Amino acid sequence: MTSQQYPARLPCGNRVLDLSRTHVMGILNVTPDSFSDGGRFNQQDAALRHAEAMVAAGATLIDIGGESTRPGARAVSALEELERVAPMVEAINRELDVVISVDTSTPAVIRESARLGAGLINDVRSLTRDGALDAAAATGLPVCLMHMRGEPGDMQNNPHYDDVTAEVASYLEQRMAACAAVGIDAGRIILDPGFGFAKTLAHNLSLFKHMESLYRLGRPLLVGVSRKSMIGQTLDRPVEQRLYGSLALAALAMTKGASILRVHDVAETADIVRMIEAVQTAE
Ligand code: 8Y7
Repeated sequence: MTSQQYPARLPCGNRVLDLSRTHVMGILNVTPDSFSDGGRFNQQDAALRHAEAMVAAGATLIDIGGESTRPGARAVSALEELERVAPMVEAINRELDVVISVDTSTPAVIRESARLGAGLINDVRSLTRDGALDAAAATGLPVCLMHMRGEPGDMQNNPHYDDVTAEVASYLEQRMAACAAVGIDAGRIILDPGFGFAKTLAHNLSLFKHMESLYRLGRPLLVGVSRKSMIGQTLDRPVEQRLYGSLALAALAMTKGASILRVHDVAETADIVRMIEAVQTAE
């Protein structure tokens, strides 16, 4: 275990995350292509039941995303994104005891989600969109800053790094400075290496191996590798056969000190977290 340089208590809106523990963040997609069985109520109800199942399985955060970040995904308008995300934030806040993370880069979604009970802003673009820094600052919520280059549509076009870990660290440091400039205190920031975003397999593996060096920035880490292509490429497995690879990386990320594991398979990941914690807290 790494000794932590930050307070264990992270206020997330009306809830608190204990950063002395490892947390499982369950992924909830509310893009129409992920629940395409027609009818807005049915889609929202299915998403709510999915969130409920993930909380019952051990998720302490739910990450709601209304804009697909998959390469080649269609751009959605701010209004469309808001119409997908806002009802889910409201419903989960009303029905479940969990920190609601909103996966968004859109200022209007940041503001409205915070008003409806979100506890964390998760932006794969690190608040680089016009107005996003100010919107996030105004919410008072913690922010997850993730490393990426370019946009999801073009990010895999031949990314190059001389030293991927050092360049990721330096980008995250710059984004922390941009946050500080608008009044987002370092104490509100979570950092994420951004696995699979503008990185080749070799970059992803090297960054994973050296992820501890990001602790020099003094903030907790969130790691998202669940079912990603770095697993598919290494093991030669299609997406539905990446569970064991995902669990191996979750276990490794945890022993490297990651605070939040962003995953699809909550029950399985929660088991490995509990098992590792049992060993780590033994005499
Ligand atoms: C990540 C993420 C995605 C990640 C954070 C996928 C929204 C791609 N990946 N957010 N989002 N970190 N913070 O395969 O790695 O889940 S979307």
